[in-house]
Amino acid sequence: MNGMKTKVMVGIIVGLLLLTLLTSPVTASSSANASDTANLSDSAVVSDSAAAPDFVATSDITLNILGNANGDRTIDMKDVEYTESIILGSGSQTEFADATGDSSIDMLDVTRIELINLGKAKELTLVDGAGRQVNVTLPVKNIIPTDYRTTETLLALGTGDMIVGVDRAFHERMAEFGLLDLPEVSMHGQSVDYEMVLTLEPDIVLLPLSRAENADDIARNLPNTAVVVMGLASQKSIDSDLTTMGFVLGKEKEANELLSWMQDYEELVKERTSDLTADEMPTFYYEYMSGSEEKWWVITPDDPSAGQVAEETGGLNIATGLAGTSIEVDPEWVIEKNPDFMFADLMKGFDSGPGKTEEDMENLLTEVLSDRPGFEKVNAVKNNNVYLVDRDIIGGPRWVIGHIYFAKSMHPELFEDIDPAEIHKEYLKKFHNLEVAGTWAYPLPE
Ligand SMILES: [Ca+2]
Ligand SMILES: [Ca+2]
Repeated sequence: MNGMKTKVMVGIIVGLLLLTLLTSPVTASSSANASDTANLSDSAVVSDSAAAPDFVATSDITLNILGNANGDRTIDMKDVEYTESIILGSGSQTEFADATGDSSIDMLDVTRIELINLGKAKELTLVDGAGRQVNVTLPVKNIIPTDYRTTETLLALGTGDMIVGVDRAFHERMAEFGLLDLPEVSMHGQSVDYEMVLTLEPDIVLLPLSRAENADDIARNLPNTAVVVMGLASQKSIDSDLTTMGFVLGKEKEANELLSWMQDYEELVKERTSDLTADEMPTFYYEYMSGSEEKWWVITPDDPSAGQVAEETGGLNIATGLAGTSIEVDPEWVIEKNPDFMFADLMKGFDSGPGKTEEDMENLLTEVLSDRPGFEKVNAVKNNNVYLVDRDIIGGPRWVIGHIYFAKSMHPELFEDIDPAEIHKEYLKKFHNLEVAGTWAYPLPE
């Protein structure tokens, strides 16, 4: 290669690096949006080069690990080829091409990618849900998820023997999944018991997206531990973060299985509702009750978890266009909007789900609708189109069950052959080998 060409190439690479730095999310100012921006990484790999070989990132699922040069769902020989093309000048710089993280694309990156592909790499660098680069020593043996929905998702990958600690909420709210003898090291990623975590010697501690801003602080207190923020609980981020964790934990096959299970049902809803015109879509109001407060909040489509679960289910959220992810509701506003359907998200988690019968849920529905003057005039109430949804089928991999439930409630004629309760049983059996009696949604649409 002559000097001139090298200079031009170096110039191009430096330019692209600067561009990447300017356009990529470096810090997470808002925890709710942290994963969204991180997952928009494919926008950083737009290439003008016609010669870019074999560059396919058609899906929006990305493995967020350095060395995934072509931005798809895994690290393999295609990434070696792509990185070589960057070095030769025909391929454009991409977000994860710099496998060694030294701001230069060269043969060291190719070697590193080859080692990762052969399963011989001693460490990986992942980009977490807060946009932080975190080194992980391989192979990973012990992990601590500090948020119960993250724990559920990881259990679905068959990592039960890797988990050495959980959060208190996992024992309180998800006892059906076991791990009852494991120590509690946190509460939903808050007030982490550093001393106990260090005693358990985990390779990785996982924090939920809500703790993105505290991740660096927590990491400082946990030397020799990879502290990563992962959006494994939220519809918006679960696909890429699941792909990334599956790779890191040596559970790629299991992660892909869970992903296709989710995608098949997501696709089914899309296929059956995509021909609906706006006129054929009822309006809906989606609410949840916050913590110990006895106040209802409306969930907007901007909520990366619940709000997204309700989107593209053949209805129109009356909170569309409102600023924020959830807003305290003035009952008058709901009455005026007069939604055709009403969904109540039982976020408190103890009134529905495992062990609850349809009768329990019927009583709960009466309670939810009591003491709401004026609601008797709302279409949803008048026509008995008020539905209860347990948060467990909204967060984590079970979000597709909630998604189907929304769609079937509003369009029973399109989903006659689909029973969300059966799909729930299928999930528990297939991914957790569990049979759990309970009622997670009520009423079941006919
Ligand atoms: Ca790749
Ligand atoms: Ca490098």
